Amino acid sequence: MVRLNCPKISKEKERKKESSMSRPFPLYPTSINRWSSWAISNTFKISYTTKAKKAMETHNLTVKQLYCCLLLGIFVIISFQASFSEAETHYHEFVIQAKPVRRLCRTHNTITVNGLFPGPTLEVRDGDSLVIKAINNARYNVTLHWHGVRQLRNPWADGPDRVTQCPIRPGRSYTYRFTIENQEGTLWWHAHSSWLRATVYGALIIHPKLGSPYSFPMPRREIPILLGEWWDRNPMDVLRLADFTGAAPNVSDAYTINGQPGDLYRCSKQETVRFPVDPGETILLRVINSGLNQEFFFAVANHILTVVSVDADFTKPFATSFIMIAPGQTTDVLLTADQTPGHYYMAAHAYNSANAPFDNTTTTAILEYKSAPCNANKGRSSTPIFPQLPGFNDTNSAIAFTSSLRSPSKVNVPLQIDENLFFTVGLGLINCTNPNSPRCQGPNGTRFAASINNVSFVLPTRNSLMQAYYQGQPGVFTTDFPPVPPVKFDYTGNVSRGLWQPVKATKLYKLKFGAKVQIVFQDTSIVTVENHPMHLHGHHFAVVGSGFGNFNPQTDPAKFNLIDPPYRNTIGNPPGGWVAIRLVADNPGIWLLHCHLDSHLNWGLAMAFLVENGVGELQSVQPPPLDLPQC
Ligand SMILES: [Cu+2]
Repeated sequence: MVRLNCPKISKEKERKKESSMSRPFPLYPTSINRWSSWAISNTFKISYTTKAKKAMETHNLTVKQLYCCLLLGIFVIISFQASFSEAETHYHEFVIQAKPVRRLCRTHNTITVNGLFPGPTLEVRDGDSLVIKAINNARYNVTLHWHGVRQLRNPWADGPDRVTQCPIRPGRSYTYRFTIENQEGTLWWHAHSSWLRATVYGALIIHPKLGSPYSFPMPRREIPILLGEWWDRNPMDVLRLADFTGAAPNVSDAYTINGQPGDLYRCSKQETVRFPVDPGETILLRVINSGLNQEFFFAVANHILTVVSVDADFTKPFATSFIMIAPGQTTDVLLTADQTPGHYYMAAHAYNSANAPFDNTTTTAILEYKSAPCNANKGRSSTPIFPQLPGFNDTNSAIAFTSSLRSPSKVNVPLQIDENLFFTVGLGLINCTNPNSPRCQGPNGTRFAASINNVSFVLPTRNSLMQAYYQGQPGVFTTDFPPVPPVKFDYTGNVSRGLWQPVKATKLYKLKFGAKVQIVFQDTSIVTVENHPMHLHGHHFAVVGSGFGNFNPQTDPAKFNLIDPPYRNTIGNPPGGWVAIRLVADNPGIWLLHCHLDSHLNWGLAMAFLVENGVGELQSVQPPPLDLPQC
């Protein structure tokens, strides 16, 4: 094909663009060399797969041993082919370290993994295991969380600080070991300590087992799209200031796509991410909201998106002109480059559901047809076409998108419920004895808080919850988390001031192994109504219903979708409304449930489930690894 690229784009830049895209995961590696070069290029020479390691060893054989080599060669070929059906173990080293990163005209000493921002993409198959040595060379405590990975019987690898582990101290390391079991699609990983995940995050892509199909025609080209938030200062200082004043933390200064703000921000245009496409080709966008505190609308100008998967669970394909994605969620969409060859913006801006300040800027990247014509204008490419995004507070569009999601076919939703939980989720205010104190700069001399069923979750300091539980250490938590709010009130109406102040505590809720659980998340109008993206660790769940106003236990369950509801790991309630989920508590251990807006998590919008062991080893928590950090 004749390429009409603009003369200003040099060969060097072309290469850079190509390398910014994910190369196709080898479905059937044709040679050992290809496999090992894939492993090395994708893991920055410090990680390797067991197969690549085997391959490198075989390269050391000498000619003298020709006969031996022949036999061995045959053996290697046979074992290599046999291993097609085998799972692999992927070894990685994640060095958490500060690295100068320049954005918005200023350089910040940014906490990264291996000096990369965003961090490295992990690419595995269902059934594979990961061994990731996290080395903390930063000046903060850190933990890593593999968002959405079920971690069956293995809470030790889950990562939330003081929940399943004590933090990795500066200078120390911890090796996360886990296996992907019956999951495929897009997940991601991020720091789960303080606000480090603002810059410590990356994609985790799970392909089906070799020989297993995708539920949709899988395109050759796939691109992870990590939506993020950038502060023009150290995010840890933003949090520290908010913790001191009790006021809301500053909103971000920019949004980013794969770490770059894009054309609409100062000092950013040169680095805007560009995705070249061949006219007519279909690509898979793996969209991840790795933003700290903001739901996004995302769209690509003139292009229809076909949703095929959310949170690593396939969906019934449906076409849409935009998606709404909350922090913690992932959405896989197919895009066919069927428009006039040209340049098209992909863009994301806030879906702001609260009555609160927010970052109203817009991040962009460019979908660039390889055959796009150039303007005669000094060799510059034509100005990209801009997409139509729903308005910042367009809740109707947000809800219409989320409620269009369905599982591909009938699913096994629990029909008989053992645990019927009703959780109010929302903000609160802590009254101060001295409202003029510099520590009480929230509304009317208060401090912000947030809660579930009026309990504002406090992380333990002496030990992690899971370690305390496993060791039988008393006094770290109690198991009396209330299944319903302590007081019934008109949750989304005009709430009396006497109900605005939550109680701080470390309360867990016990579940028997295998319990069938329903949770209704009911938003409150305390301070403001808002979409709270609730994320449950160690499980995925069916989203069976949602609505505005107060949940009605008499009439609303009749409207539940118990046939083909979507499965997710993170779901938000409509602002001033409720959302209902169902799950089976089939994973023993302690699992955090929390709002994935980190400002709300910090204020206590969290609780944890203690799923008890069942019968025998296969229903019990594994012993902890020897290198598990101690508090
Ligand atoms: Cu929230």
